[in-house]
Formats: sequence, structure tokens, C-alpha cells
Amino acid sequence: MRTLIVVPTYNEVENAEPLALAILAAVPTVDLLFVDDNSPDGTGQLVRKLAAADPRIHLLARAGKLGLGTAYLAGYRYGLEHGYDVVVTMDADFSHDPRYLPALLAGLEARDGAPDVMIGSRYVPGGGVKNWGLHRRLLSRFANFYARTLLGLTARDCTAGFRAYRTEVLRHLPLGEIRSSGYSFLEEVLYLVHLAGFRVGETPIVFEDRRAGRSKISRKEIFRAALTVLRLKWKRPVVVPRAAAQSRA
Ligand SMILES: Nc1nc2c(ncn2[C@@H]2O[C@H](COP(=O)(O)OP(=O)(O)OP(=O)(O)O)[C@@H](O)[C@H]2O)c(=O)[nH]1
Ligand SMILES: [Mg+2]
Repeated sequence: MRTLIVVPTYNEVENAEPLALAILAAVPTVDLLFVDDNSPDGTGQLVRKLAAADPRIHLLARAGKLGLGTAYLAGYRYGLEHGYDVVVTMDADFSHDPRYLPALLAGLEARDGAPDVMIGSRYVPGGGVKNWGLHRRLLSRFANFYARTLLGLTARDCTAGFRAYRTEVLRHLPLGEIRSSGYSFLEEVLYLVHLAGFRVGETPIVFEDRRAGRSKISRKEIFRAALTVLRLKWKRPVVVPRAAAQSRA
């Protein structure tokens, strides 16, 4: 399976190179795309140098901070346009440890009834979080409970950004309809996956708090994410079921 790993970056100059090395050591056959929003700390320039030295590394340089959601969308689009079979998304700050990549990808390759989307999950047996205070733990637990209850999602970790998608899923979903631009983007995508009837699998990960650089999550983002779930509940997106799409093809 031709696999593209998409890493959105905003001010990750300390993480980009060690992360690229760790990813390519864990799964040497993948390609790597950094989606950088003109980070003031020079992450983009650094990645440009890495890309010049290794043909597996690519940079999508955007003009300014356009948000995590649209960075993911740009990464999906790149994966679709360049003929990849699988697109993985992960954070740049080592919270999503590259050592889990083989298990995440293997999940998509299982013979019978293999999932279409795999999640690196904190909330299945064997998974967890490290170095998080009580506040952050409760917030994450609540966000998951809230999204699962209101939207009927079955995954245990609905807010995780560590995911592998078959590109046929991304091609099928009405990604242009997504209105979230921030953190709730992930819940919105998972809801579309769920409504289309794609299969979702989870593999445990231990999520570690960022080693370097500053956190970017804000109260405003949290509030907006909560409202997004209500909006999705209120006005359910129209999604063609995957079975219908297959029989039409
Ligand atoms: N391209 C792009 N990347 C972003 C943007 N916001 C965040 N990111 C990246 O998205 C990933 C997740 O962001 P984080 O700041 O680590 O979010 P978090 O894990 O919820 O919070 P902390 O780790 O506590 O900061 C990281 O790789 C960031 O560099 C953005 O606006 N544009
Ligand atoms: Mg982080």
C-alpha cells in the first residue's frame, strides 16, 4: 500500500527533523508530507532542507496560519492527487509516537473485514495518556463521552488525530461540506465516516504530552468544538452510504 504520512506543523522547528527520522526509521517505505503554515520559527525552511536531502520528504507550504482542519484537508487532497492508497495523519510533537505506525497500518491490511479507517487510540485496552494533568484528562474524557453520546460514534477515541484512512474513504466523503476549521474537525470527519458506514478500527497508543514547543489549544477552541458537535447533531450531514457508492461503481 502506497502510504503518505501527513504532519501539520505550526512552530515545530525542534520536532520536525527528529520526527521525520523516527517515522522513516519505523516505516521506511512511506512518504512524508509536512503541511506548514508559514511557521514564524522557520519550520518550513527546515523541512525544505530535509526534503531536498530525502526524496520521501515533501513540504506543502501555506501562506499563513489557516488552522489544523484545513491543513488535514490539504494533506488528504495531496494524498488523493498523488495516487496514495493510505493517508495517515499525526501530530509533529511526538504525542503520536512513530513506533505505533506499523500496528496502525497493519490494521488496514487484515484479511477479513479489515477496517477502512484505523485510529491510534488512547481509550482502548493498552492505550493511555502520559504527563497529562487532571484537567486535561477530564477534558479529553468528557469530549469523547459527549461526542459518542450525541453523535452515536462507536470509536472509543473520537478526538484522536492519529489516524490512517484508506484514500477511497477520503474520496467518498463530502469533505467540502466540513465546516470545522479547528480541533473539532476530527470529530466531524469521524462522523462522516460513521454516517457513510465505513469500518473503524482502533489500536492502542500511549499519548505523551509534547516534549518541545508550546501548546496551541485554547478555551475558545474547546468551546467551538462543543458547539460543533451540537451543530452536527442538529443538522445531520448528508452522506451517501458506502454500500450505495459501491453498487453504483
Ligand atoms: N499547519 C498547521 N498545523 C497546526 C496548526 N495548529 C496546530 N498545528 C499542528 O497540529 C498538531 C497538533 O497541534 P498541538 O498544538 O500539538 O495540539 P494539541 O496536541 O492538542 O496540544 P499541545 O500538544 O498541548 O500543544 C501539531 O503538529 C501542530 O504543529 C495550524 O494552524 N496549521
Ligand atoms: Mg500536541
